[in-house]
Amino acid sequence: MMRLLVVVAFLVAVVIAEEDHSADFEKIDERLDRLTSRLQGLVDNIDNRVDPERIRRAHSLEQRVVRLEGDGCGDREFQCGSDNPQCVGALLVCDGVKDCRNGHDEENCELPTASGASFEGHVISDSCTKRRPDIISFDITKVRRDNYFNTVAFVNANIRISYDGPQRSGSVVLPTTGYYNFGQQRLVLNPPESDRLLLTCDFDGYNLNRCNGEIKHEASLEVCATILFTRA
Ligand SMILES: [Ca+2]
Repeated sequence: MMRLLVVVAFLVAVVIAEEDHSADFEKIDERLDRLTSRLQGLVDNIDNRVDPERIRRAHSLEQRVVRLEGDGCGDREFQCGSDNPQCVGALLVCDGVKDCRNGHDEENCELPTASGASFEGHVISDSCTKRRPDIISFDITKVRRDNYFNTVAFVNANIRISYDGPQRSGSVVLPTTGYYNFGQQRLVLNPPESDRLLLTCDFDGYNLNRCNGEIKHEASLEVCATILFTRA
């Protein structure tokens, strides 16, 4: 009888928890809809002005919402623009030839991870790194671009990890290589250690000072940690 009561109590708790979460989802969904429509109004208004910084910030916000909602293009494609939707191959971005009808694939081609750039990341979730740090940073030490394949910039980087655990604390610098893909607006840093965990960081194409980082298992690309990076 006691066990039955415990099971019933557990099921009730699960149902309540699920109800709570679905209410949360609905609230977030409504907020996102309202924000999207406000943002579209803001972008429409700002496009009529000439302040480039405001235009950049508005498009940065717009791009982050588009990323949340999905832009209708594949992972290896680039969305030319929500006002003039068109998917082109990611490798056609920033190659010097206009492939989008609106030419957006050849705009915003500044490299956010130039040599000397440093980013500091605050760990949001982590179920995979062996040191479980609160802060992960990376410094770009070298950049190489090829004339024949200029939609990608190859980088050398140092990943810096500071950890403070109950058993041990310290910091470590892990040198690695990687690349920035202009079409995906993504930095990829190859696994620096034998655990084969790689680091990616997605920019929004407008704001060069922040990117959404993920640590993934190299073989499966399963995400096991998320980190918000901002320029140091
Ligand atoms: Ca192009």
